[in-house]
Amino acid sequence: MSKFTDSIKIRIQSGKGGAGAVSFRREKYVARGGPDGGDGGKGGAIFLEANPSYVNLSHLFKDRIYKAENGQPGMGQNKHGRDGFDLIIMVPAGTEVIDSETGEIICDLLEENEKVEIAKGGIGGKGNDFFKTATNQTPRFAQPGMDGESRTLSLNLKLIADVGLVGLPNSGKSTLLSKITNARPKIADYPFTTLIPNLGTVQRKDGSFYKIADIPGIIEGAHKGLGLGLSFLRHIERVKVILFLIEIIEPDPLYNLELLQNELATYNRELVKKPYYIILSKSDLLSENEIKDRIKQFDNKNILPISSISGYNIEKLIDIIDGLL
Ligand SMILES: Nc1nc2c(ncn2[C@@H]2O[C@H](COP(=O)(O)OP(=O)(O)OP(=O)(O)O)[C@@H](O)[C@H]2O)c(=O)[nH]1
Ligand SMILES: [Mg+2]
Repeated sequence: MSKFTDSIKIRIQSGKGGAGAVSFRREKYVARGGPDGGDGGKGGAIFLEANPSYVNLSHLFKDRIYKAENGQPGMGQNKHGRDGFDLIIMVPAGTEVIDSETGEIICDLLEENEKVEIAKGGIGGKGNDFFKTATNQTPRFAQPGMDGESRTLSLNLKLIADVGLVGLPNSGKSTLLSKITNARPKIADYPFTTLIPNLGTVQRKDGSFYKIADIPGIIEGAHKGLGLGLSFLRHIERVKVILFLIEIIEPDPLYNLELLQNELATYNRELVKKPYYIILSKSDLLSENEIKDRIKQFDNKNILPISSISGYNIEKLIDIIDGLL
């Protein structure tokens, strides 16, 4: 399995400004030349940029200090030091950037190619030429460069999807994703087949599209760390609609729905305020009358039996999703 990182702490340090120079002109026949110390260059800044070639944060190294270059010092003959190069750290769109020390959300990179300056480079020091005055023609001092900024950042990727699939392990989430989107996730007849979130795209007839996120299965007690826990629920924090997938052959499908909603609520109450639809999966395993009986158990209009294997009600589901979005 390829490495998948959706949360990482890194440190950053922008470049220090270069020092201003103390220097005096040396010319033939000029006994005492005036000051000619140039200014130091500005330190490099640090940017974060949302880049479409990245799908997660696994290219970054935990706790590493990412540094931008320092500014070069000023030189004689009024030569200014070169500015330090900026450092651009690439992340996938959907990455939220938090200051680890204060907990403040610095920015949320939602758009592809969005670029945010996260630490300014230190200003370069003025050379001694800058300080000459009528009363002090030969200043023997210059400014040091200003320090860059150091910060510790928590980067949290929250996938950008419109629809989230939520269900117990083995309820058929990945199968549905592969049926209606271009994604080809792993599907198997055992729980916790999906270990990392999958994203799929649905193309509409008019050419527009939307994205569906398939996340690992949730079990009762997931909020206490059972199963794969709940941390991957971050990936449905941004969705507009949640589809709860419940196997139609479950002995107690209604309890199953409550269990899922409770787990979501303990993670983040906002998740259960989102519009949702109940999808009874694997309906090919029951007769039409049995299906009707199951639906009756829920006192809920937003419910649809489907089968990803036979294709039963799949077109209807797509229309429903469209309506909800
Ligand atoms: N009969 C029937 N079987 C299905 C249907 N959809 C999925 N399955 C089967 O159910 C099993 C689990 O499917 P997955 O799509 O891997 O389930 P999942 O919800 O993604 O499971 P996790 O990733 O473990 O949470 C597989 O053996 C599928 O072939 C369906 O509509 N009808
Ligand atoms: Mg799966």
